[in-house]
Amino acid sequence: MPEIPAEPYPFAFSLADTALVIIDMQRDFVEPGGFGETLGNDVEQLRGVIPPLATVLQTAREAGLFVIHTREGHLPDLSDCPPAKLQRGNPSLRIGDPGPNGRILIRGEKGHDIIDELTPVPGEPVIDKPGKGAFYATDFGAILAAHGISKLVVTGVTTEVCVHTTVREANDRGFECLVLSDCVGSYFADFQRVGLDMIRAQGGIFGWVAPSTAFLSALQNLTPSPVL
Ligand code: C5J
Repeated sequence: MPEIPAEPYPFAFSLADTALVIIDMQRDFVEPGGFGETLGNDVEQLRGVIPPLATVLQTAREAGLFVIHTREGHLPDLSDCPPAKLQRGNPSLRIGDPGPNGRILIRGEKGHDIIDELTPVPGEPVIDKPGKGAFYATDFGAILAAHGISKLVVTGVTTEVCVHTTVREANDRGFECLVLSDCVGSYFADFQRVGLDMIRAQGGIFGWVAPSTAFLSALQNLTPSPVL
């Protein structure tokens, strides 16, 4: 089985059992005027993730790896948004308020959608999730099961929130997770560093961490299985 050099030790994977997961690469998090910025964050902190992630996505598609995207957001009537989430903090705009890219974090709005650089193609499921974790109140787990997936290569934003929550949920469900260090991003440099440390610490308590170059090299050495 091919291996990716990773910390705390090599990550073994195959095309058949592994999915590339791209978490919440939405305008609302990485472009001005969205949810991330209304919370007081500098979206430029996340934009460095886009070029390496676009390369990973393209290479994964060429290799025939299963790709799945997620989006955090809510129904237009906010019936799936807990009041605690809606009312927390002191943002300049709340979830559901009109912003420059439509209503903040609402499904169907421009700001809620995935950025142009990473637009999903047909065959790549897009999971709409009301929470931080991809498994909560979605069919993410059922789709992975239907495709025989047991290993996740995790990318997207933000490292310490939706990436961490999804990796933790995945661990409790028996998945092995490799997080690509330059393809996940945080608004906070300290959270990025510590968030990655927390995954690979204690012998890989939540999983493995590697740079995207290690994953790309491993993928490029594989050839897709013939379709029977
Ligand atoms: C946040 C996310 N940070 N996708 N969402 O609220 O990480």
